Amino acid sequence: EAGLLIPSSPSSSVSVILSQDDLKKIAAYKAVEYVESGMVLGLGTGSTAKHAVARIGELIRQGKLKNIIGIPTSTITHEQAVSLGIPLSDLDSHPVIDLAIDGADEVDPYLNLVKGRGGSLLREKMVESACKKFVCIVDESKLVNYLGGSGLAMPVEVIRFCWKFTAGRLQNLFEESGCVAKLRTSGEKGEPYVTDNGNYIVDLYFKKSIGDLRVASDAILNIAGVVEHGMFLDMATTVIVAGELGLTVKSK
Ligand code: ABF
Repeated sequence: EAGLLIPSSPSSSVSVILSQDDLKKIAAYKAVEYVESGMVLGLGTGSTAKHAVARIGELIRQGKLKNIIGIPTSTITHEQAVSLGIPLSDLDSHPVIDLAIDGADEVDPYLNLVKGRGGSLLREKMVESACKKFVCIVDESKLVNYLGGSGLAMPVEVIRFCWKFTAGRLQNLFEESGCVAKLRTSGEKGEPYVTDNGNYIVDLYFKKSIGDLRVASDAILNIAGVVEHGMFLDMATTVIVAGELGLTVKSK
């Protein structure tokens, strides 16, 4: 991860080298400042969110946060939270969440997100759509002019049954945007990646903008075989961006 040279404070002439992971941690710690005792918290997934979960665990251990209930967005976050002693529950028991903190893969100027390159988009979307507040935490490499604009994957979770057929329909849907749909694989043998929910992920790559995001979202969800997609439209209430020039907090 490339080092970034940033001022240690706005008035300081002394600079420190921060890695991308440092930036993720700075954004995560800032987000945890929004957490209050007694909250039901959505616990995100990924290398940025894991810093927030670790910080919440630390504050609970220090007695600075009390009566927290965490709702994990993946099995891996569930395991991390258990190891930190964070009390956990689920959406069935707590259908309203006070605050969720989670990362993203892309953030557009309107705070729409692409999520799911980490594979947990379905549970993340279930948890984050049940939140009063959703604070998204990213380093500045995640900022894009439009969703899909990074040239990296926009993930779609699909059922395994005839996934090639579903991938083909997805690719055809965005033919004008130069879409290529690829099954996500993992491991040395290139086995299909399987989500926490037992499904596959088809990653969509675009050469051009997909246009109206709501239209695109509805069209994807209208394909039988699609479970959910990784566009999180109008869901983040705040995005915290850690970058070369410090922290930026963008709110709706
Ligand atoms: C989760 O983790 C995902 O929705 C997103 O795919 C990913 C971001 O990962 P990282 O914080 O490791 O860049 O938030």
